[in-house]
Amino acid sequence: MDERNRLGDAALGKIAGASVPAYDRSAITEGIIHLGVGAFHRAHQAVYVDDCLGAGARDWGIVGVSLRSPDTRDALGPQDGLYTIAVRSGDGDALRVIGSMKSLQVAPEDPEALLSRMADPGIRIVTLTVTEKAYLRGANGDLDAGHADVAWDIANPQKPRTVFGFLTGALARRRAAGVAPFTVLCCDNLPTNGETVRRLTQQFAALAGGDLASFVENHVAFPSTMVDRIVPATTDKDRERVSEALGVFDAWPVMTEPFTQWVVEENFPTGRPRWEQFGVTMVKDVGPFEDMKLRLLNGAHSGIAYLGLLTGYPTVADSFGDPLIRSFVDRLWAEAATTLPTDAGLDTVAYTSALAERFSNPALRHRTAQIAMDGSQKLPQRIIASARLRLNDGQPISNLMLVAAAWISACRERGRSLPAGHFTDPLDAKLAEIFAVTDEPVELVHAVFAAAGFSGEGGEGLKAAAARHLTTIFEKGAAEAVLATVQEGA
Ligand code: CS2
Repeated sequence: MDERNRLGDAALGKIAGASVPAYDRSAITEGIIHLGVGAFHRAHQAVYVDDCLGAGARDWGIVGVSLRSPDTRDALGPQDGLYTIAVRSGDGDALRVIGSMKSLQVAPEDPEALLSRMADPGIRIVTLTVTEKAYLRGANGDLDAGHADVAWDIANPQKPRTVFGFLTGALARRRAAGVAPFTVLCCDNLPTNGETVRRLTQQFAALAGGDLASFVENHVAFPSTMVDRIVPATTDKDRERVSEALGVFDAWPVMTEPFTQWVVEENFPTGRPRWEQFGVTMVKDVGPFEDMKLRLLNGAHSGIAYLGLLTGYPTVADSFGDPLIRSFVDRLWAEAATTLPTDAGLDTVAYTSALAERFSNPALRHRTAQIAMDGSQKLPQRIIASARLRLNDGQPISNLMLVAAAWISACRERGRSLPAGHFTDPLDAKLAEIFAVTDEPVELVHAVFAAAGFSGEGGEGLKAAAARHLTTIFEKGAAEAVLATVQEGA
């Protein structure tokens, strides 16, 4: 494919292999700034917004912002922000060109440009998918005040690097100008994500001094939300295939599954697109949906990923297709499901059977290494929370804790049976120190849990179960550990 024959507004008329925006993009103004314009956002929120624009909304275009790398802007900038989503199933790929991304910015290139855009009254919502680690939580869950980027932002408020530096800087400007604050919508997989980001933002504002912390507390809305769509990383082959089908080059299409879900707390004082017309569930309390998704979908994903890596499976469908791992996941679900509220109308049986179908989608090729990233940031809400709740009720936690043991083992296998940089974790430096001094399972679990903040209340029970599994993994291998766990109480 000739890369000069590029996707863009001027090319839309000649695209036959995909649906394209039917609205006049030049009439759209920007109302949302999205921080963290990765593949997930482009396959999820940007599609819902595209639906709204297609139905006549005019002032909810998206400014896509990268907080670190220029890659997305470099790919989509020359395409007028257009890109393709490929919805993959057994029936092949359904292609759709998305038009909701009106412009792109790279924060570190010009922090002032982003701050002033965020202060613009036309912007009424700031949404975020920056991954768990960008919230800079310390092991106790509070803002890591000692983090170098936090210190930088406090010292350089005009040139921030963190999400909190940008949010508070822009909110302060809006307040000074008499402009209503934007709504902050965190779309990352954190528990009570709105409340969590509010708390961290207030902690940052308190560190920075002044009275912005109380303004954030009293005047800024942080609705919680549950987001769900599986989005494997795009490969060069995907890029080629999609470009061939379009007849023009798309530098960065996004691969995804047919399923998509978005549950959002209704709390948007400065307005919002009419998302509910396009399948978004607006609710008063997102908590039960969030917990169900984090503990059943994401918890199982992490288990499938680490056990898959240890037993040689490159993708979720391969790992989940192993009958032993499959029965382990069923047991994991049975454990986690008891921690969910029973009075919120959740149907965990239907939910997990839909998950089983999604995880089995062979067309997705969702890599286990992709999910393995950042386990220290993910396991608390995916696995440890359920284990703690069950332990408090005196219930077994064996399946849950096998995931924690598999995480430790997979981290340690990097540079051994797994490629050194197969996945990364913000705790890597600390993990390397621990792995250098001991390979004794009990000591390993104690040291890693302390470093990751998994200990705390009920910690001894969690550690004992994880150490037992880690011993089996070391002595007999991960497949035997899964077998032993599945046979417990059978
Ligand atoms: C995955 C999630 O990479 C991961 O950790 O578990 O990205 C998962 O695919 C999404 O949350 C699905 O909505």
